Amino acid sequence: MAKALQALIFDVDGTLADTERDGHRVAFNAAFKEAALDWDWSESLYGELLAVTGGKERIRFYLEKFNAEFEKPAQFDAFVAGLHAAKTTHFVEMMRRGEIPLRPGVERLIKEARAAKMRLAIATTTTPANVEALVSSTLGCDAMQWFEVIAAGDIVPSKKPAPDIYQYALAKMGLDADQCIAFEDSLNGILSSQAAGLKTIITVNGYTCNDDFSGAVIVLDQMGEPATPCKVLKGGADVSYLDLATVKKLFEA
Ligand code: XBP
Ligand code: MG
Repeated sequence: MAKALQALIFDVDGTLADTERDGHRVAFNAAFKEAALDWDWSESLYGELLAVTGGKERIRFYLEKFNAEFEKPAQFDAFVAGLHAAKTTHFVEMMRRGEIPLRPGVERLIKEARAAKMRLAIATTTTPANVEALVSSTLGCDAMQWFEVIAAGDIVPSKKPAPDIYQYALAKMGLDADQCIAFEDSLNGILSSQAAGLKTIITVNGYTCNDDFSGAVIVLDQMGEPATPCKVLKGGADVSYLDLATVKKLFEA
C-alpha cells in the first residue's frame, strides 16, 4: 500500500522567493565592486551562470567559462571564499530589508501545512544565513523553527543536482523518500530531488521556464492564491492553487 504523505521539503531560491535575479545576482555584483573587480553579472549572463549551483562554485565557473583571462591571485580559494562571504553579507542585508517577498501561495501553503501538523523541511544549496534571513524576514522571527530540518549550503559535499542535500534532509527526519514531496523551481533542483527518489512539484520562474521538467508531478507557473490562480504548464491535474489537499492528491496520484 502507498505510504501517506508525512513531510513537505522546500527548495529556497526560486521556489520560496524569486531571489536569483534581484537578490543573489545583485549581491554578487556588490561584492565584486567592493573588491574593486570590474566584473558585472548581467541578468542574461546570470541565467547561464545558474547552470552551476552554489555561490563559490558559480564564481569559479564564471572565471573558467566567461573570464578565463582573469589572473587568479595566489591564494585563490581564500579569494573566492572572501568574495562569497561579502556577497552573503549583502544578500542577508537585502533580505533583512525585505527586498524580496515570498512567491504567491508560499506563506499560505506553509501555514496550512503547519496547522495540519505536516512535517516541514528545507533542502537548498544556498548558505544557511541566507535561508535564515529570508525565512525570518518574511514569515517571522520564530519561523525557522517551523522547519524541523534546514539542509543548506556546504553541509553536504556535493550540491544539487546531486541528491545529497535531499538525502541529508530525509535521514535527519528519519523518513523515506516515498513519504515526502519536494518543491522545486529548476532543472538542477528536480535532478537532485528525483535522484533522491522524491516526487516533485515545480513552480517555474523567469530563469527556469524552459527547463526540462520531465517526471515532475506537475509544473505550475506559481503556487497561486484563491483570487489569483496558478497556470498548469504541464501535468493533467486541474489545479487553481496549491493547498494541502491538492498536494496530497498530487502525491497520491
Ligand atoms: C540556489 C543556488 C544558490 C544561490 C547562491 O539553488 O544555486 O547557489 O544562487 O547561494 P537551489 P550561495 O535553489 O537549487 O538550491 O551564494 O549562498 O551559495
Ligand atoms: Mg531553486
